[in-house]
Amino acid sequence: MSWFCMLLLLLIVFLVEVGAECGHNGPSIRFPFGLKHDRNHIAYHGFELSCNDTHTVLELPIPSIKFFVTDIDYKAQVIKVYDPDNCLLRKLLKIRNLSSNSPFRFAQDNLSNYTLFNCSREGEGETSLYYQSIPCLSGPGYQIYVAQPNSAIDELPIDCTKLNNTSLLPYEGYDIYDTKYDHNLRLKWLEPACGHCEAKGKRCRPKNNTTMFEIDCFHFHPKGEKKKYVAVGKLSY
Ligand SMILES: *[C@@H]1O[C@H](CO)[C@@H](O)[C@H](O)[C@H]1NC(C)=O
Ligand SMILES: *[C@@H]1O[C@H](CO)[C@@H](O)[C@H](O)[C@H]1NC(C)=O
Ligand SMILES: *[C@@H]1O[C@H](CO)[C@@H](O)[C@H](O)[C@H]1NC(C)=O
Ligand SMILES: *[C@@H]1O[C@H](CO)[C@@H](O)[C@H](O)[C@H]1NC(C)=O
Ligand SMILES: *[C@@H]1O[C@H](CO)[C@@H](O)[C@H](O)[C@H]1NC(C)=O
Ligand SMILES: *[C@@H]1O[C@H](CO)[C@@H](O)[C@H](O)[C@H]1NC(C)=O
Ligand SMILES: *[C@@H]1O[C@H](CO)[C@@H](O)[C@H](O)[C@H]1NC(C)=O
Ligand SMILES: *[C@@H]1O[C@H](CO)[C@@H](O)[C@H](O)[C@H]1NC(C)=O
Ligand SMILES: CC(=O)N[C@H]1CO[C@H](CO)[C@@H](O)[C@@H]1O
Repeated sequence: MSWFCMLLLLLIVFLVEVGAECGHNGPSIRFPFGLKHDRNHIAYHGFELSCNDTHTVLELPIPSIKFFVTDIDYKAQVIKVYDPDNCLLRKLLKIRNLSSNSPFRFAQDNLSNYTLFNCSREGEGETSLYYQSIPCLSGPGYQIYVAQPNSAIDELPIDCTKLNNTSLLPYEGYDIYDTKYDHNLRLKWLEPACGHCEAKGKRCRPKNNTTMFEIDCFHFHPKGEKKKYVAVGKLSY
């Protein structure tokens, strides 16, 4: 094998194994995730990420909703996101059916029907076990509250009307949709199932780079020239 071929293969191995990231502290981006417009890090369908400055962006399609990614747990197959606009609930309300057009599900299995109420401005900022005001959904003269599943209107502070809107959202306790919990949205994916592979310290890649239906679990050697040569041997058969 010529030195040129050797170098080329080393470069390929390097790109496959190293993955990408947005900024120095961003989560490592590797299969099934990939970067839009980056042919070296091709994503599984629905797993395209992009960089906004140093932030890693996950975009859910139809309607387009953008989250910033804080962490990707490749073993648990969970991605942790938050809303850069600090109004997580507004984004969640737009998602009619997460599973119909995205590979992601709420990581939390216990979903509940949350209800929104539109209340007069008095009693502003009041919260209780049953309801939580959502300042980012409220406007001049009115305050939007999110109420616990099955809450009755008479549990709310004052003068409220129930909005014709219930949403199946992860049940995480009454105050989860306060903005200070915005870092808490966790989404999981089931396919491609690379978690078992990652748990063994290996890495996942598509068997066939045109279809990506099948995945291949391969040995991953994080550091060391010598070990990289082992990987080269594997790739070049
Ligand atoms: C980057 O994110 C910020 C904050 O959400 C947003 O205002 C801006 O438009 C984004 N830039 C691009 C190019 O998407
Ligand atoms: C959501 O979409 C999935 C896939 O299209 C479908 O199987 C499921 O029934 C839908 N759920 C609801 C509540 O519409
Ligand atoms: C699931 O959510 C309901 C509220 O809808 C709550 O009463 C119940 O305790 C939750 N279950 C678990 C296991 O968290
Ligand atoms: C949520 O509400 C919808 C429509 O009212 C109902 O069909 C569904 O069973 C409810 N789901 C839960 C978990 O309460
Ligand atoms: C809430 O009620 C106020 C006054 O009745 C109204 O102006 C406002 O549009 C309502 N907001 C929503 C989101 O329904
Ligand atoms: C509530 O929404 C449903 C469908 O989204 C609609 O069929 C129904 O007429 C609405 N009810 C009211 C009171 O607006
Ligand atoms: C990749 O998939 C395409 C389309 O299914 C098929 O034609 C091709 O033979 C596959 N290549 C390999 C190497 O399996
Ligand atoms: C992957 O794609 C490259 C370039 O498109 C092609 O040369 C190679 O044969 C493909 N490999 C497989 C396993 O399909
Ligand atoms: C009656 C009502 O408030 N409907 C709203 C339900 O939620 C969707 C998505 O946020 C809004 O577009 C509707 O206006």
